Amino acid sequence: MNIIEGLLHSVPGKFAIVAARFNQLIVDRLIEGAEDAFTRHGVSDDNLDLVWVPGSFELPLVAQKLAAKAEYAAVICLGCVIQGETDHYDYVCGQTAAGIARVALETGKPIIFGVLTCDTLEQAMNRAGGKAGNKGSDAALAALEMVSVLQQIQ
Ligand code: INI
Repeated sequence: MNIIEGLLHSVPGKFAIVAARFNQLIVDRLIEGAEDAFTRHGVSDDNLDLVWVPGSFELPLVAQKLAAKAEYAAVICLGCVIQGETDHYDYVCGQTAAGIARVALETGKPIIFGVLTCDTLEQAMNRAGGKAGNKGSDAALAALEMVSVLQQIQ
């Protein structure tokens, strides 16, 4: 059997990080995790661009604009949605996830879903560098892996 799997190494081109300011205390930690994972895998800081948007709901549109630029190999979307008293949470989570998936399929580039969807702030902290790792780092590794897989099958 021929097995194709992604390597986690630096590739030509740049990576874009789109980050939502909502719950910025948490999102800052996700960005740190992503930057750390990228640089430890050979991506130079010059090849990382960061774009801020107001909230997670705005991530897909900016990801779409960035993915349309040839210079970017992949886009990672970072945000944090915490369950509140209202059903706003469901709308923001659902539309953000659907929008990111749609942009990936429309552009053919890896658009990584690095959005925390949590019940509590404590849960979010655990996933942003606390005891459950750092989902920003995971998002950066997913971007590298996907770029490598796509290079091999295209
Ligand atoms: N945006 C988030 O990124 N996280 C949240 O927890 C959140 N909550 O709870 O409302 C949130 N809302 C803002 C939303 O993403 C948009 O920015 C806003 O609705 C304007 O379109």
